[in-house]
Amino acid sequence: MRLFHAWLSSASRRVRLCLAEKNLPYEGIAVDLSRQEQHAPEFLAMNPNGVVPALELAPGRFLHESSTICEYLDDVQPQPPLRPADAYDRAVMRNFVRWTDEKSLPNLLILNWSLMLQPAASQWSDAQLQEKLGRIPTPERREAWVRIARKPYTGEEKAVALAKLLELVDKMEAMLLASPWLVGGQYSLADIAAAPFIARIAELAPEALAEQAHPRVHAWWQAMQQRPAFAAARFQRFSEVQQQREDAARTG
Ligand SMILES: N[C@@H](CCC(=O)N[C@@H](CS)C(=O)NCC(=O)O)C(=O)O
Repeated sequence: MRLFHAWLSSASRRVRLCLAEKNLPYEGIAVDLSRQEQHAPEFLAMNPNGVVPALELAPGRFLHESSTICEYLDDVQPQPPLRPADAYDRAVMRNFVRWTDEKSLPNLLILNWSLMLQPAASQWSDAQLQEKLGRIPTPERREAWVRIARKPYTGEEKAVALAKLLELVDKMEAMLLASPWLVGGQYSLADIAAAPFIARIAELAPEALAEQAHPRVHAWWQAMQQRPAFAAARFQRFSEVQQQREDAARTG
């Protein structure tokens, strides 16, 4: 298998974590989002939405959507199981994953893109921007790139995005009442789905994960970081990546 992913992308991190939990070998191919490699025709042939990740199962056979990819991996490699055995719990798990896709990801994108993609995008000429927009397959992402290139999100918009992202922590605190893992009393794709968002919250608003603020999420995050798969999935801190980029730019 080949995974086309981006190191800092939450959806990519989710699939890397799932692959690591399953101990499945794969070749990782990094896609440079700042250079719009995800909008190139070869990439769109793998994922028509023009976003990472995309998983190549065999030549010409691709899967997209991180949640779908994770369920596929659990089907083809059932050990260790990453979905609850009970049908109701599985449905609850799917609704939680969907909730993070719909509520957490759009808000995290506002914060991440402002940091990582805006510096390059703001330098494009109008002609370059038009050319790039023409290759983006979905209107929502065209709009997001216009915002990043020309109408940067305001401090107020970013504060609102962070507040909405933090709703995940309250939701998880309530879900963790009965068990140390989110759904069905066992580690599952729900925990894997949440991990990339909590990793970013640990950087953006660490106080939200303090023991006094959310004791159960605090314990969940400690347990998550201790899993061997978590290290294998390589969630590098954004600040480290930024520092590396600055160092590379300085040394030419
Ligand atoms: N629902 C998708 C979301 C994928 C997604 O939004 N990927 C972002 C990075 S986390 C991306 O590739 N953005 C690039 C772009 O929009 O141009 C999934 O879970 O796979």
